[in-house]
Amino acid sequence: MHEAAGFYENEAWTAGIVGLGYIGLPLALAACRSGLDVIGFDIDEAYIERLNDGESVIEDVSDAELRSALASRLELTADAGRLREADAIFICVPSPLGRNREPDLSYIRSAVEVVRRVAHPRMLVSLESTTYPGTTEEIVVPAVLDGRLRLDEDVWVAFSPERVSPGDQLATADIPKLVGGVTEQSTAVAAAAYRRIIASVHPVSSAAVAEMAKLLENTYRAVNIGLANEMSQLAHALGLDIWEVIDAAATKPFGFQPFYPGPGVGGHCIPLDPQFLAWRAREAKFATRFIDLAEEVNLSQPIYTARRVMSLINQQRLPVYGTEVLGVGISYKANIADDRESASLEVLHELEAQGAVISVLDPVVGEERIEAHGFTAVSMDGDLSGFAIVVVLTDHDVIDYAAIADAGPIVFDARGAYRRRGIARGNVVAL
Ligand code: SAJ
Repeated sequence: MHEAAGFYENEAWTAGIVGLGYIGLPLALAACRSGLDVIGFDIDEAYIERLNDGESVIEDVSDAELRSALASRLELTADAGRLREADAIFICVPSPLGRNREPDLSYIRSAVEVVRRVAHPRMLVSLESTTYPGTTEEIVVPAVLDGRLRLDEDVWVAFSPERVSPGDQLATADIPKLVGGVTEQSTAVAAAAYRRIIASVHPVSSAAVAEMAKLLENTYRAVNIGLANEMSQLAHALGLDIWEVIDAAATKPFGFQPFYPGPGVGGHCIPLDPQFLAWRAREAKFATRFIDLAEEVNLSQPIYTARRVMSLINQQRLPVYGTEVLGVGISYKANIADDRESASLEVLHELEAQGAVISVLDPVVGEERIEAHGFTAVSMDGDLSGFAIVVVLTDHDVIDYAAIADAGPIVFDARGAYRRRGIARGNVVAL
């Protein structure tokens, strides 16, 4: 084994984390649990202060485990200079899309500039932020070398995609980790470092392979969710229950993985990641038709959902204008509070634009966020009788679906929530 790989595999070293969000903070705690000293850096001083007060705002990190780490091996700071103490730096910053849905690498570039200033001989730098193939080579390496350090002699550079699935109880250390170095040695050194933190590490031949693998993972989801959404529209046109059809297909023990339709695709990964690949493909003059079609279907699903709701209002001989509508669930997926890129919000804002009066029940997201979106918040024990229709958009487990249906209004179930829970009611219509 290369001497540097041996160091990261066996010696005591310090991990630096740049970006302490839903990827960086769990990674910092996993590194602490594996016995490493950790310096966590974030540009948001107020956020660092809250974390140092032992207050975690990351759903998958409890205050108790944060406090325990702070009492032992974890230092959290807004002073980037502290990262000079690190032997390995893991970059875990956002990689969103810009206004025209093109890659926005501004956060990665800022983080890489932080690393440039503190890079020193015997440092590993690993980018974890989802990005297009080539980013690590083209942006991270030049900054880390900075004309003064040598690749494989002084520093090693790799890409290792984050794979956290918010709300799933899989711990960071238990999710297999891809690692692709910009050189063979960088792969070996990065894999050795990650093995101290993550149970299963899978080296690949280059950073670009790892970058592309991550995008394939999420493009696979976006395309299959898009297929499920298109099948939901077709099934409705044919007078069939798409949820029964999917459950029937899912009895096949091989060759079929069920994906389910919904009001659209939300979150900060699935709607975005495929666009990184499509953008890079255009440089190679390659048309990514599956990605583009999935995007078209998934972006149209909120309007399709709103149209189905308006049709049910019309069937009650009511105008959409002024009709009281209750939306259930505004986070982008069940049982988490994150409402970023939530399709539920797109459906409700479309109904609002058509004149409906929107109230929302979502005890997971909470009344403050509901009102921040301009909707009236309804509590679980609120009076539901005044609503002409209830729309289930995100099916949190904590909701009492039977009680909602028994309160009398028509229920439009965009998530298959009633079928999945075996609750049969005559006034529930499924997507
Ligand atoms: N959705 C559907 N139908 C489905 C599955 C999902 O409509 O059958 C919707 C969800 O409601 C949500 C969106 O798609 O709005 C994304 O769902 P998701 O389950 O992919 O959730 P994310 O984006 O929080 O997490 C994903 C990870 N998901 C899983 O592996 C299950 C994974 O793809 C990535 O590790 C993660 O994004 C990431 O950070 O890239």
